[in-house]
Amino acid sequence: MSKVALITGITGQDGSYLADLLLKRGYTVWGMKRRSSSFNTERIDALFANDRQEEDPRFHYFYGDLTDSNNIIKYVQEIQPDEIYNLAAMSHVKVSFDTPEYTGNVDGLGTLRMLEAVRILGLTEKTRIYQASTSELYGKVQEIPQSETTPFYPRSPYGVAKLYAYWMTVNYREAYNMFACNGILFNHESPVRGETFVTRKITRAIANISLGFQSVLSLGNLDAKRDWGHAKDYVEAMYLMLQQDEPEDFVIATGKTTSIRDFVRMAFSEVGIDIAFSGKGVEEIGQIDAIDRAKFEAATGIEANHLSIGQELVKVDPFYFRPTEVELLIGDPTKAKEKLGWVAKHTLPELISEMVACDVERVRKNHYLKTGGFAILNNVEDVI
Ligand code: NAP
Ligand code: G4F
Repeated sequence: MSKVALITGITGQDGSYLADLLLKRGYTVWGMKRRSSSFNTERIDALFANDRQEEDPRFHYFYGDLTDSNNIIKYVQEIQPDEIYNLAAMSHVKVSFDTPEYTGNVDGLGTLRMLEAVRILGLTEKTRIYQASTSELYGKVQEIPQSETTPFYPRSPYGVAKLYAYWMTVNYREAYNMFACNGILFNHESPVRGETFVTRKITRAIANISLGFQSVLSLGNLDAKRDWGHAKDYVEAMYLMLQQDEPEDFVIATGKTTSIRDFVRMAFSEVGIDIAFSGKGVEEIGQIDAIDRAKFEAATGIEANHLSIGQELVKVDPFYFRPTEVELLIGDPTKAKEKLGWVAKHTLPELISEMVACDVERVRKNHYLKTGGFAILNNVEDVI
């Protein structure tokens, strides 16, 4: 009998990678999908398409929402999952300042609703739960690097909501003997990362600027530092946590940290552009310092005629500042290595290279679909 997994947040970055991983391991996978006025299954469409070829499809979804207890109870009862991966969340830290109550409802109470569904339905012995906890719990960090024993100090409505979910997960484990784990995951990215998170915003902008569809990349705090890994590696850790003999919480991180400014530099260098930063605070700008024209052409398929030394490509816009910021995150993944045998396989340069290449390809494809050819891109003045 194949194991049955229920994934909330199936249409998100992690949900799509995890569904792929579990299907490859022989699971039947059920995903909770929100109703949307436009298509929101782009990240998982390929999984459906493949599965339809098979006689016994193992990939299913149902409409649901973490704010709807009845919906959750109904489907947990029907599906009788062996494993639940609770990945659904209002996951954008800055947006959580605009929607604090909603964020609390989904990210905090939503987790409680899932734990309660399992308890009420008498599934505490059968169903294992993974809760998507976060390095945002550390916020104003109390220790460097951050480990499973570092005290929390969240700095956003998102972080505070996730703190509630973290402790509910611990409490249900202790109170009802449930197999419930927190994965305290540090930032993880991929070519399907949401477009408004900083890494993807940067790699998309580089593709658009390179191909002549955008003139400047506007960012907020360039000094913040993050411990960035690849989502593909991180969903493997989620799976491993639920295969252990005992439920425990784990930090999942690379152990390295990089500033937003350095990420920008590294990502532009993928298309042969060296960026030099000058100025301070909101006056800081990033200009082209050098162009490796052969590298640019190899990466983009066009000549760099529309770019010149000294051109301003990066600026700071205070709109992207947060009322309270998390300045530094760097995780200590020792426990995950020792107990799960997990280590990050992808390096940051590899991740950046993959993200930039995918975004360049995407922009080229979209442009091709619209115009039927690339010729126009060599005359970029027309399309900027
Ligand atoms: P994501 O791409 O933003 O995906 C979030 C998912 O949650 C989407 O499928 C979204 O649906 C769904 N969702 C949002 N509100 C919902 C609701 N009320 N009911 C049901 N579904 C809802 O996030 P991610 O990067 O994959 O992250 C997955 C989880 O890990 C999140 O809980 C996040 O907070 C946490 N986390 C992420 C990171 C990271 O660096 N990526 C690090 C630590 C923790 P739509 O597609 O319809 O919007
Ligand atoms: O990419 P971000 O929006 O990710 P953030 O806030 O670290 O949150 C992500 O990682 C968490 C794990 O630590 C997850 F729990 C959470 O769900 C999410 O996936 O911002 C990263 C940093 C911040 O310091 C931000 O201020 O980049 C800085 N930043 C600078 N300019 C920007 C921008 N962030 C965004 N989104 N957009 C900017 O223009």
